[in-house]
Amino acid sequence: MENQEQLDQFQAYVDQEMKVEAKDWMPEKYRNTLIRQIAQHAHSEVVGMLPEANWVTRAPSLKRKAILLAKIQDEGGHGLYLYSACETLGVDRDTLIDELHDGTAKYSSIFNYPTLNWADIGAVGWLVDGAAIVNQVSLQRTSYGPYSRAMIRICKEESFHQRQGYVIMMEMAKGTPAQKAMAQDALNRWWWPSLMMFGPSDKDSLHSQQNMAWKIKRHSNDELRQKFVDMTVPQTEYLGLTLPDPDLKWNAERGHYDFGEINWDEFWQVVRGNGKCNKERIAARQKAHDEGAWVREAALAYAAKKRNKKGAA
Ligand code: FAQ
Repeated sequence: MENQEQLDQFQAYVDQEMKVEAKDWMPEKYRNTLIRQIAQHAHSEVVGMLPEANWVTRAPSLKRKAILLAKIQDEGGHGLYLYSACETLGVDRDTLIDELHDGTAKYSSIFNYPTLNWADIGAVGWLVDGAAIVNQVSLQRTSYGPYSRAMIRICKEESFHQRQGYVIMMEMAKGTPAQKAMAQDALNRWWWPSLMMFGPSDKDSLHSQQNMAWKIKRHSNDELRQKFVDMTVPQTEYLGLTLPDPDLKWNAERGHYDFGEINWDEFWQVVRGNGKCNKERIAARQKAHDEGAWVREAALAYAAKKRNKKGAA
């Protein structure tokens, strides 16, 4: 049983900006919260490969195809670092993956939207990876050591991802009128879902208060969302495109952009499994898992053979 003294000591430890490591004592709620968040994050990376994979065979040039493939492979790698970080908390990967497949675990709402054309690949890199970076830069300072170190590495790769998306948008926005219209259409469809990635508003966020106290989260959902808006407005202006928000305007008093109300009903619908692609995404992950069973079995058999040989020697 945890007592108040242990909880107070733990709080004092994180208050000194000390990292919590896998073998350190931690409150059960801290452990479970981390398992939930890191697993959701890992699932997002892996499910997030699917909308982009849709365009690998239809990339407009060999160069674009190679860049997109490298980016998607990176996302798979991020999933692996994060599953490993999660396992340090005492949960095994099979359980985490089963929970993704049976709907117990969440993954980011953003990956339940379809990628309809090539401009969407630009918008995903620019906005989705851009939003992911804002969140993840802040998580580099999270109190749990293995998560924090995974984030440092992931952020380096994410900036390449964001850049490749922005370059696609630049080429399209400065291209023919038809290309510019495609870029604008992609921006119109991806803008609001990208803002939803930061989670519910602070007043409706279940976990923020405790997680900020434990320094798992370093900034609130609304603070990070505002940062993303402020950063993206000038990038949009440079592209010569328009953000689909009539309420967007600079507020000199606050020193930030004001922006319109997010459709929270749509957000919760998607989070609860009723988005455009939720069923398709889980079916694709389940199929990949089933078809990969022989690889896992072969790897285990090989490891057992090596162990036996070593034992015999
Ligand atoms: N989607 O109390 P809060 C990427 C859930 S980046 C779905 O505010 P919390 C890179 C939340 O889980 C994307 N569910 O929760 C990439 C909770 O439900 P629960 C992944 C959401 O945890 C790019 C409930 O709502 N990044 O993949 C969402 O304190 C391109 C109440 O919310 C991360 O996961 C949502 N958007 O704050 C890959 C970052 N928002 O669990 C491929 C790490 C909230 O109680 C291609 N995670 N919910 O049933 C975090 O920073 C936090 O978990 C938040 C949510 C900020 C997402």
